[in-house]
Amino acid sequence: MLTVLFAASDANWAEYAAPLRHAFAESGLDATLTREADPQAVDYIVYAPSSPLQDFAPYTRCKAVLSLWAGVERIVGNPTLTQPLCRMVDPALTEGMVEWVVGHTLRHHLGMDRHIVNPSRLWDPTCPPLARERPVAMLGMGELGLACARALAALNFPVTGWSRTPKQGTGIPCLHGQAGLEQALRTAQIVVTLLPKTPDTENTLNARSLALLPQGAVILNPGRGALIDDEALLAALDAGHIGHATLDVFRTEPLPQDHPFWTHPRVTVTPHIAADTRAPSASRVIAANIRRGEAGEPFLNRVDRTRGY
Ligand code: NDP
Ligand code: OXD
Repeated sequence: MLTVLFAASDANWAEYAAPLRHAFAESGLDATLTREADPQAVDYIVYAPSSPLQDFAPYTRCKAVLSLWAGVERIVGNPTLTQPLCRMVDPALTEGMVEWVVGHTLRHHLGMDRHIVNPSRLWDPTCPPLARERPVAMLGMGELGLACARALAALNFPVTGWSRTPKQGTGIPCLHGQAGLEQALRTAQIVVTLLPKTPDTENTLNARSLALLPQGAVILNPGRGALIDDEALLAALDAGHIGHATLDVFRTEPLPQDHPFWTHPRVTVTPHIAADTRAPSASRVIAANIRRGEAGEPFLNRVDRTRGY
């Protein structure tokens, strides 16, 4: 009998206890899911940042820590964590992110606000260009970025990806390195940031890189707040160089009430809802990884701690 410790908030427990138990049974795992256990008896830890668990050292038998979150910046640097760490790759989370990115891209591409909020009843028959005339830069071409890039490309947006390592064979042209970033930004009218937060990605969009964008470009950030230098973004918005920023993630969450993003006319704030991990599908992913661990197979979605993601 395996012992699986659930280290996450009460709300997470209410959402996940039944789907996890169901997924364990479905996978033929003989496992007890619990919120309290002798650390030395724990085989796997299901973890979310809402958990108070910070010291992983006593969990000497634990074979893996399985994150409910895709982004692992709040646990990856924990010096007590010596067990393998796996991040969440959930097909339903990916689906949600594609919907958020496509929806907000189309809002800006079609200029929907002009007609939805039109108190002076202005009859403005200006038509937007076609998607094929609206280049998009997708910063981050991993699980989420690639799915979003493909969805936008299917609508004819010319999408250029950017990743840490060279990437071919995805059907989307992809650049890498500093020169690649600069090339992607120079023509992008819409930029989507789906990078993990690591020391290398902090302030990827800063005064210098924002200045490379064409006048009026739009930023969508469902990645992490730290990918953008807030002050530089506000200055570029004030100057009209950046047309709009739709931001889902922030350096401090919830976004403080007095933060200028709340009231800026060119900023849309969404409260970290771009893509939620969905309990039924995520539980199947967790069960599959435990089954792999028990079969001596390599874990899926294992985090590389030196890279930080
Ligand atoms: P992945 O790990 O699958 O992909 C990360 C991508 O970023 C890869 O393409 C990687 O390049 C690239 N990358 C990493 N470091 C650099 C760098 N220094 N320079 C250029 N590219 C870099 O992550 P996911 O796609 O699953 O998730 C991305 C992020 O989305 C998460 O880390 C999280 O922060 C955020 N997220 C937000 C949610 C929300 O609701 N707002 C929900 C879920 C996730 P390479 O391919 O070469 O490795
Ligand atoms: C995640 C998130 O990383 O929701 O899963 O941001």
